Amino acid sequence: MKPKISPSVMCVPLQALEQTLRIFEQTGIEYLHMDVMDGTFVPNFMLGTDFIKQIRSLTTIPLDIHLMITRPEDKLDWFDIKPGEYVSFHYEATNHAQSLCTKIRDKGAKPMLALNPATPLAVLDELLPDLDGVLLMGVNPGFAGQKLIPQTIDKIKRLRQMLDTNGYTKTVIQIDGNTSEENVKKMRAAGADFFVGGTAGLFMKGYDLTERINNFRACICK
Ligand code: S6P
Ligand code: MG
Repeated sequence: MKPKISPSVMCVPLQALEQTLRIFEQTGIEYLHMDVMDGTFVPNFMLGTDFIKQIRSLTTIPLDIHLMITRPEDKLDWFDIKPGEYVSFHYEATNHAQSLCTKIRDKGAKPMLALNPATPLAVLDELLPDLDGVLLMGVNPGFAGQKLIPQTIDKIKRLRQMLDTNGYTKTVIQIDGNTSEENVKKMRAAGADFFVGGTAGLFMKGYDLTERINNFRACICK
């Protein structure tokens, strides 16, 4: 599967938002990663519904919405999900993962199940037919700028094997957290194909964003 990049919009400096969106368009960025945090599931607040609506009005790049909120099934409709968007929600945040996948697919969107670093892959067993992707967290959710939890690389390998042996070759593996140049090469080699770009790989102070994106793509397209 052709690897995709989804820059984390919460890492974009606000004063450069529009200019950054134009760079994303010019460099062929596939999706925009929108982190939603509710202060309960994670110890932080981030990106509200109106902000997300405004992003949609500023660009045609489709969104990849990462819900780090409790009871996402009660709040999905707040987000005016559009066909073709990816929507990820956390296994740890709901008792209704299967029906939420159906609800997302009914909107023409693509459900992804997000797993915290401590959540085992076994929870996917009954859900694979309902998923278009699995989001593996390489850090504990809540903040940018964290170190990669080293066992993530092996977890990607085991997930790739699980998907391939069960015939789910179109299910994407998204990886979120510290996708630095060094880490992203290992993540790609392990079998990830959808990469969230944050402070470690794209938004480093003093670096040219177009160059960073081109370099990031070179690392995942080898
Ligand atoms: C973290 C959030 C992520 C971050 C991203 C930042 O809870 O889900 O999407 O925005 O991980 O990237 P980095 O390179 O600073 O870890
Ligand atoms: Mg995220």
